[in-house]
Amino acid sequence: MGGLVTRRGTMIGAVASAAAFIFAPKSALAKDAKVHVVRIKSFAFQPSRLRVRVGDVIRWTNEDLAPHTATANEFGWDTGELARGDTGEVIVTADMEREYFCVFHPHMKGRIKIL
Ligand SMILES: [Cu+2]
Repeated sequence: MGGLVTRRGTMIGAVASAAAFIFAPKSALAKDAKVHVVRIKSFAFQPSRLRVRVGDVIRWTNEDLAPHTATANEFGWDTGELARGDTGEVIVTADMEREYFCVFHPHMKGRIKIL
């Protein structure tokens, strides 16, 4: 932990869900994969803690007027800037960083637990 990131997590970015699945690697799309929805609201990730499995999708939606991101602490993955109403998705990989924040509001923090 804390070292340089040598591999990027699978990052989809702020694109429509349909497009996300077109570009997602097939191996990561298990049939029983779940989509975990995180609302970004009132300058907080809701929920701020997730329990996920490899192959699941985490989907952040910004409900604030202010732009936000969900960005891994060591920048291994990133939704990119999400304006109000935008959605960003990341596919869970075994080696992805577990802790993330918003680059515009670093007090906004989230944590991912991979089961
Ligand atoms: Cu923010």
